[in-house]
Amino acid sequence: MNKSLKGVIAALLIPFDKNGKLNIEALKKFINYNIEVSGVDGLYVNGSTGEAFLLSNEERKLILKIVSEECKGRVFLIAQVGGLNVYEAMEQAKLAEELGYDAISAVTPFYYKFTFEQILDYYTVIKNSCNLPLIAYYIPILSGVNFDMESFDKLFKIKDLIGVKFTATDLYTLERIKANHPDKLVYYGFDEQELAASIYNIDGYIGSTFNVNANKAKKLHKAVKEGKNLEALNLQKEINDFIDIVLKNGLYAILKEIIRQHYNLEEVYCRLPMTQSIIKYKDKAKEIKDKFLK
Ligand code: MN9
Repeated sequence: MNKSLKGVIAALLIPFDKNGKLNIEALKKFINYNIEVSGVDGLYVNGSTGEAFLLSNEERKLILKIVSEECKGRVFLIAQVGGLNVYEAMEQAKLAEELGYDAISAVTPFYYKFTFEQILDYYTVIKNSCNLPLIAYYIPILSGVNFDMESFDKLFKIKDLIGVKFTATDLYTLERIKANHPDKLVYYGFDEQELAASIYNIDGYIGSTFNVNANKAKKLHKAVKEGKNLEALNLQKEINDFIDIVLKNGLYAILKEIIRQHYNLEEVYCRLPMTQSIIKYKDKAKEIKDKFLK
């Protein structure tokens, strides 16, 4: 198993039933699809794509458990434990360690306008609750929390904070992070800009579309490493033709529907207040799969 924590990592989708309850059997299939069909190097569990901020502590812990049991060491695992309840984050971090996860991650705390000092405390407390390395999750477009370069410099001083999932379009800051902190792991979080981010010698990608399209993302990364820029550009074009249509059809919903159809599972849903029903995407999912995921 690739234990480097590098590569193409899916932010795991989570299937729910009509009443918003976790569909455990479907989740096991989603995990297998990621590993066997899509070809991921690792799984990022309970992130935005996993609708984690809509779930309870108990549900998030149950998901952590099912994923590690089903994965059986085939790919590396990162547990996103962050949120507004630090005490629950610490519980999830401890559980992740017990379950054999390889790292934890935590989104910047959002909603209240926390000071940077408070954010540093948040990361320190979460880190100290277990013995796993910590990856910060930076997603200003959703969290509303923006860091300047000085903030990243301070953040990286936290012991065992080994890297950042950088989900922002500011490639200048991305380049500065990698240049000033070459020992840190940097993951890019917008699948549609993988090529641009790759140029900066980053360590991996964490994204939603890799649930179904990881192999192509891996090819793109390889092409960049080998200096085959035209090939990489063509691959990004193919990936973005796919992402365009996915974004127009309810992102998580259509990705879930693609996996559901593969195993002919019963209906799977997103969780309220996401648009719950994904039945309307049935035909589109088939069309997208036939066209882009052969
Ligand atoms: O974590 C994902 N972000 C969200 C990364 O889902 C909010 C991305 O993978 C995007 O879903 C993807 C499509 O825009 O780049």
